[in-house]
Amino acid sequence: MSNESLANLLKEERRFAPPADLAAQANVTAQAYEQASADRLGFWAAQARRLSWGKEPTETLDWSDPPFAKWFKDGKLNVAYNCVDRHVEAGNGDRVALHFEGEPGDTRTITYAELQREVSQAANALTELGVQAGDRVAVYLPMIPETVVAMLACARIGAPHSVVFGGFSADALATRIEDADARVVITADGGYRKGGASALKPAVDEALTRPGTEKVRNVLVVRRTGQDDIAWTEGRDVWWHDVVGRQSDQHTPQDFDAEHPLFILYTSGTTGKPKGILHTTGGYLTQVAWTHHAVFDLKPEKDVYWCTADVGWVTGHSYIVYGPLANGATEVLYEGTPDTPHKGRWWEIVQKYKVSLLYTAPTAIRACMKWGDDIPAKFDLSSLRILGSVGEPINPEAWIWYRHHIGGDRTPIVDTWWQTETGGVMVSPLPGVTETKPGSAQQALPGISATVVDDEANEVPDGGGGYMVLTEPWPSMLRTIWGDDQRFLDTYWSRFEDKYFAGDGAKKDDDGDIWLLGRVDDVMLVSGHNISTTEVESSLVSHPKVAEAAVVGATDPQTTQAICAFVILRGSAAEDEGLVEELRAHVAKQLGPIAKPKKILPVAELPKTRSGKIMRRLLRDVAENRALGDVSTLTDSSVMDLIQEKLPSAA
Ligand code: 6R9
Repeated sequence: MSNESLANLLKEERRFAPPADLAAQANVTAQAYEQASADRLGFWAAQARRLSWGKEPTETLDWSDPPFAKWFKDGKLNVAYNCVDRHVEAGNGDRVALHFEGEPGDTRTITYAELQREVSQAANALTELGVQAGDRVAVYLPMIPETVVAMLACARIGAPHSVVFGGFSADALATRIEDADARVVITADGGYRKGGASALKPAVDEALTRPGTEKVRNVLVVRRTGQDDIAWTEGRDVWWHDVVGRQSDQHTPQDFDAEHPLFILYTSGTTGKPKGILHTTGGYLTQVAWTHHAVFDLKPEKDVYWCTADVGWVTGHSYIVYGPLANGATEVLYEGTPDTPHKGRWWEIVQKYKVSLLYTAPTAIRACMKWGDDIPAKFDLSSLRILGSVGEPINPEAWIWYRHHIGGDRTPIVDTWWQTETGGVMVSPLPGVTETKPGSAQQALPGISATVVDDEANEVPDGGGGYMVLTEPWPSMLRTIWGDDQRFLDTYWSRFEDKYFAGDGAKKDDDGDIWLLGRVDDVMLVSGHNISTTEVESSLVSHPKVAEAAVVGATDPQTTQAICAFVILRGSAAEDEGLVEELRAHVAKQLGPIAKPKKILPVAELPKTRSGKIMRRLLRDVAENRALGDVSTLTDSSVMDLIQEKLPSAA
């Protein structure tokens, strides 16, 4: 960004009050903001008591060596005990923990009592394989119950896991195994995606031929797809059903220090090697449990919760595994893609399990907008009571679509801003409290200090734009980048003194509510104005013919950068002659002539990461006629070929 603050172009006037009945029974009321602002540490100390501690902490935060935080440091607890055993001991062993739905339609129902037995067996198996507290375990699995069991088993014995997306290549897996120095890899023969079996084990075999992975002693393989041509390295590879299956289903959990490492999760960023974000035990579990309780208003005995994220994304860690299970939730776990075998698959699942709380990403919502309103209309979605969004700014029009077509105009939408690094939700409406605004994450949660600052680190006034920062430590904050404290300091703590730099652009509206405006790296500089990609994209998506848009700034001799837009049209919209002009005029009218895109290219797909984020840097490469940069974290690299094929027509 240049020195000028971020322009504030989009005005959104729609408002939605929380439903009265929800507000009357909400888990968290407006009082929580008052309590937390009067005594922030006292507030978190109280939330820590939601957990069962082997030894209760007496100190809440040690911030004597900032930014290396220690939360609840003299406390001891076991994460798996908190997520599983204590619910069984409380008499809820028969409650369903997981409703698993495989892509081919196979299902499994797993109660808390069953989960306890499976996690115990898996913990015993890892111990038999020589895994000790502190050893790292790589997890490279599809979305199946064993993935949850494997993560909890690692947590139970104090072995930090490093989950790698099942869609990542052998190279990406090898880099992560090497960086974390993992000793065991847990994988499967394969999983089901897009209507077929997709192999995983070959990528592990290939990764383990790379230098730096020699210390991996065992590969523990779940049989999911049953392909019989699977390669096997005797002595190294063992079947899950053999080794886990023969163990005792009794296992006594041991308590670990609150600051014992729980997991490493790699984020790719745009440059350099992936960063191993380190999370620890007590503070992390406190914040994910409390935020899940507060933001989703979970009533564990009644609700059915479903987070559609992949477990290889932080959203899966915090809001499929640790938060919901710590709260004793009943949840859906779905293996496959939303359009297999038909584009109504998700809504069929909501209807089947009577899902009441749904957490998904804007990318999925926009895909559904593209597929057409008639698809969700075929299903009974009346069980839904709260809808969540995470991963990117949600365009106001996608928000409205989500509320109307999925939420039947009843459900509050919680737009949750957070990061792998923050561990848990930081900025979000509270469903029983906040009057929501489409497209805004609104307020820092109770106990969280977030704001927007300018280049000189001054808080911007209401109506101003700048950088998203966090001004006080929070329980689930990253503790460091694995093996690289200096990079931790440089990346997050050096841009502004004493503040955590999130790398996102943001603005405050006239009420002081926060609007996220995309990654700072993506902000465009057009004739001396900093313009956010998010606002131009949201304007395009508000046109009835557009389902999704990605905007980039391409070098331009006249204006420094020129706005280039890639758009996906809604199902019924045709790519006729006047379309591009119509869209340019629409943006100019809504946001002003400065934001009018120079070029607009209708495309069939956009390049995305596995967590659904648009990879704008690849589109910038296209717009500037350069060779494409690193595509290894792209879900589907053929998307770029399709876009490039269309290029001549854009010139
Ligand atoms: C949880 C997660 C973090 C980045 C973050 C921001 C974007 C996530 C958002 C959002 C606007 C939201 N982001 N949620 N932007 N509104 N509700 O996504 O973690 O994969 O590490 O990504 O995602 O840019 O900085 P992660």
